Amino acid sequence: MLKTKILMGLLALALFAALGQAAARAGTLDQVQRRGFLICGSSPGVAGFGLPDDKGNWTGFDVDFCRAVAGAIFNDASKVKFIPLSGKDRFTALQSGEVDVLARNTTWTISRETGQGFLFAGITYFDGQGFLVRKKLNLSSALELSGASICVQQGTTTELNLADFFRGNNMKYEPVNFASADEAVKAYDGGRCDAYTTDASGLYVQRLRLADPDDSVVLPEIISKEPLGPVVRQGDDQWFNLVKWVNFAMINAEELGVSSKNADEKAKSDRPEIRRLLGFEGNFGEGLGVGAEWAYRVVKLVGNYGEVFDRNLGESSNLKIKRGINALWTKGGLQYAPPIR
Ligand SMILES: N[C@@H](CCC(=O)N[C@@H](CS)C(=O)NCC(=O)O)C(=O)O
Repeated sequence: MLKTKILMGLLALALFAALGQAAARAGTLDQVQRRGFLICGSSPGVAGFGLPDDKGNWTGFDVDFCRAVAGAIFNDASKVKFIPLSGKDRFTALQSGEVDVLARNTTWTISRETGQGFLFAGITYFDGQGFLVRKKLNLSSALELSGASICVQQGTTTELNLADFFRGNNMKYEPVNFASADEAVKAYDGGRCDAYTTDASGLYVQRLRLADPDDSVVLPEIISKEPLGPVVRQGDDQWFNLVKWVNFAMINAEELGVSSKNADEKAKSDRPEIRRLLGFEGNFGEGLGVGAEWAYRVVKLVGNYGEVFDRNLGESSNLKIKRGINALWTKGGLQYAPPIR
């Protein structure tokens, strides 16, 4: 009898604790709205993706994604606080609730979802890992890197892929580990390593920061898949959906030819897909908790996917990264968003 009572008590306690935890995780949108701004976990400083200037104004592809989420919620894309996070610290910051969303060159992997309690809300940039080497080494392939010392950043998939690549090809190497990209790049530039490895997008960025960028080349091999995207905590479906559909709205807007420049004009369009995207037919923002014109605000205030890519990474930026596999599916690329209907 007593045993059953104790057991019931313990069960009730466990249930109470579980409910408490779920409540702590849910309601991110509410919290953000009450606080009046979004808190976005960002890169500590990677040009093109996330970088503050000396006045603390942030720019970049990941930064614009967070601005788009803020635009959907507040009709004001400036209502974001950016928290710079290292490769290692980004996950604890998201887990503890220090940030509402993480948009920081982060690769979608199974262990980051099932092991760490996160969900990736889509793929904003299809990337892959590469190597940067000095030209004078006269290498034409990463397969010639046997015995090389390689500068690499800790707490990243980069470290793991590097180990796989060398083990898989029966080659030896000496990893030289750093907590930040800055330190790893400086060490490479100072001659401490034969090669520097990171996501190919990062190689474009970091090469330009070398004392002499023309002294180094990117080798042709891409040794991994790095699908980069925004990350949220598990347990808050509404928030997950909002972050996910902001990305989809930006991709759909590009596909439909709706941009920050013509959004108002397109508001007069008869095309049902455009009317649904901009919130004149149906109210798809309701389920997201942000009102019918959420996607109009995203596109008007921040831009469609193509505009954001072009301004931060593409032709209109210093980096001149080609759309490549990040082109829309209608143009031979992989960027594809489910319909708004
Ligand atoms: N995509 C990989 C690598 C992420 C990563 O840390 N990339 C570098 C690219 S340069 C970066 O953002 N470094 C910024 C820093 O920590 O200083 C991952 O998710 O583990």
